[in-house]
Amino acid sequence: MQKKTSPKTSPSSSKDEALAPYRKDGTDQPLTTNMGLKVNDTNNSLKAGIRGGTLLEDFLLREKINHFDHERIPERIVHARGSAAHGVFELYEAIPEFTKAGIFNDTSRKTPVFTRFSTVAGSKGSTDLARDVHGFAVKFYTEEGVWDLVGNNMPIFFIQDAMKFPDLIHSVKPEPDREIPQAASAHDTFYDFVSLSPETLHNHIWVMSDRGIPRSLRMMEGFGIHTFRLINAEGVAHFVRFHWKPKLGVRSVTWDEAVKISGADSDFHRRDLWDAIEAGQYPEWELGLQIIPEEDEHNFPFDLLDATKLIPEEMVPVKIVGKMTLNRNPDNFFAETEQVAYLPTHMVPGIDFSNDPLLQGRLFSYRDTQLSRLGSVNFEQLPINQSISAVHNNQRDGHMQMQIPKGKTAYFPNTLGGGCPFLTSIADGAFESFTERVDGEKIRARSESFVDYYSQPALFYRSLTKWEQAHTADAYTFELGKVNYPHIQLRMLYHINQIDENLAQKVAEGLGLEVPGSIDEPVNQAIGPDDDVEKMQPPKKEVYLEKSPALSETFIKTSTIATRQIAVLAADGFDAETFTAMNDALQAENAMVKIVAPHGGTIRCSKGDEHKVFAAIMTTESVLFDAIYVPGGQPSLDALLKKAKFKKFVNEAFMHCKAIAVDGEGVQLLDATHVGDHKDDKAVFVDGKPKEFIKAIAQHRNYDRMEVAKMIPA
Ligand code: HDE
Repeated sequence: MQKKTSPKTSPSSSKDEALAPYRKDGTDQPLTTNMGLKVNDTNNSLKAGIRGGTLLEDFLLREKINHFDHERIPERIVHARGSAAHGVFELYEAIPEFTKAGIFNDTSRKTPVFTRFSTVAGSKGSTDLARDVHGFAVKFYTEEGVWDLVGNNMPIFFIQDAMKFPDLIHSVKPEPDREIPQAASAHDTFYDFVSLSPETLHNHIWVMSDRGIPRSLRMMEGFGIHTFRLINAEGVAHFVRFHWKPKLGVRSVTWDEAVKISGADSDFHRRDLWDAIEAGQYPEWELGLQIIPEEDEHNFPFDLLDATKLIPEEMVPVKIVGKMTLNRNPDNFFAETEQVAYLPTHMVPGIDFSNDPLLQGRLFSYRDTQLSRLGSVNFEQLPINQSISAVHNNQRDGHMQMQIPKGKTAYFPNTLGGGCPFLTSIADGAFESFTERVDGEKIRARSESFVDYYSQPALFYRSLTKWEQAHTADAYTFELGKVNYPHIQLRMLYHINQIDENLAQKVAEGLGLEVPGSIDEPVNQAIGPDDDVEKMQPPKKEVYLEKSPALSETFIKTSTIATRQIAVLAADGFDAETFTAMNDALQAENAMVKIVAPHGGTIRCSKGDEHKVFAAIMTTESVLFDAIYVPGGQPSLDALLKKAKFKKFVNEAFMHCKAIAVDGEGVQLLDATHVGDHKDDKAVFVDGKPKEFIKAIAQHRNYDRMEVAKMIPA
């Protein structure tokens, strides 16, 4: 058999180019059937007489309706609701000492990516604003093959072993008898499960915090969660955890806003991502690595293989190595966002798995699930899923085979095909699994090193700011308030009390219950009937780090207001001069300035110029904006004061601790609202003050106002 070597071909570096032959554009083209037959009528079926029955012969009707009948595919079993965009990953500095992966060694590469964000529990059409974990899945089309980093916006997961995943998901999905509630965890079955599975408590407290309700998909962190391995050219491995740090910082909405946005614009996140990219405001995330030498594996007060534990950044710093920019919206939602298939097994040389038992289970699930979702083993041939590096093997046939493999041989080894496709040596770039020494008894059990359920939720809670803590307590109270069984509420209170006594006290007050000192049921269902129950009971929390500032949303500092939505409340006759000054200042910072007026169409300023109205007050809501500006001009104010919804708009923004600025007569609107009594608030600006206003918007909210805001009935 002839020995071949790897050709030094340079695969297309652009996924965009690779997708080009698949794009279809009907502009200036005749309408045809699927067979290219030109059509002169697509409105009427073929009938026996003008008022007669439709003929079976009508193949045009049958082709059109038959295709329509089968347009839908099953939605993802989890992460069904999602939005995605194309982009590029660029490396800042090569790290050959840690990995031989091409993507981490060549700073001249612009690796194409396709990134999909999602919520977990809801259906495809559910609201973006559900309180939930958010998926953060990145497909890197690298020159060595596709690498998928399929992560979430929280650094830990609910469970430790893949075996529990169906139970977790069945408990959070709508209850099976009544299919209620949609895209919500606040119900009996979820809390029955969570309260019996204390390993879930860490991820759960993250969901209860503001991280569960992001302001924008562009303002979330991302995490690979599991410990992976990086392997260098010498075969030396380091453990690694992957982090995505958003340039726009981490920002959230309040729960009251989330509830209202769900009604006002349930596509809020999808629209926000799309609009930002269309406006050329490309979201960026830096990729960071927490790298741990193999020999340090056991030097932590938790197990690196336990996906319910994060590695505090104060223990292992995050090394920033590159940047992802999302710069192009998909051409077609179904073909790209819906059909994209992320698999943690899409791996490249230089990166490898660890024995994390959650990750190990995922290695099976993702390929398997594509069969029911996309319907064929050939799903990797779909344009969005194709690798940009050449694909040749002996896999053949199957539903919807799109390729025409040439030649006589579809087996290996062969001589009739010249030994092709041929094997590549490791030195020439073939994938090699890390040669880990494995020695142990076959056992179905959980490692004792995984049995610590309270230390990290407690660390998380301690690390939050006062306002983050308050929101978290409110979220627990809301969610548990929706639970109809007191024994489940009490079990939850018992666990929350182990995390933080003050938190438990607040939640108990809200529920009208007492925090229980003990509970009767076993609270560690990670164990089976044959396990040592005593040994595996959750121990008390440990404090190995007082606080981890990186866990608070305030950790990533940013001063930008780019893409922030500013509502300008105005009507005919608004003052041109002050408006122009404020508008120019906001536009210079790339904020999105939008006029909200008593009616749609246009309004005229004091100079007589026409200005386009973004939305009539009746068609929009305060919760869709980040800040409010009211220019002066008596005729404008007279009109605004006649419509009560403008007052509601301002009251709500104040209640949500947002920045508000007014000029001249604009103050009359403040005086007609609850803000009138709080004009000394540090994020309320009478007489414009564009610079200060911009600073306050960049701060996102003025939470010093929280206690006052609570009293506003908006
Ligand atoms: Fe997933 N997960 N998952 N998951 N997951 C899926 O695969 C699964 C887990 C994550 O935008 C499914 O193609 C199991 C952790 C994201 O298309 C499915 C287990 C993390 C997405 C599946 C987990 C994730 C999925 C459904 C426990 C964060 C959406 C559709 C062992 C690290 C990707 C699909 C997209 C999707 C299974 C746990 C993230 C059923 C069995 C941990 C972001 O295969």
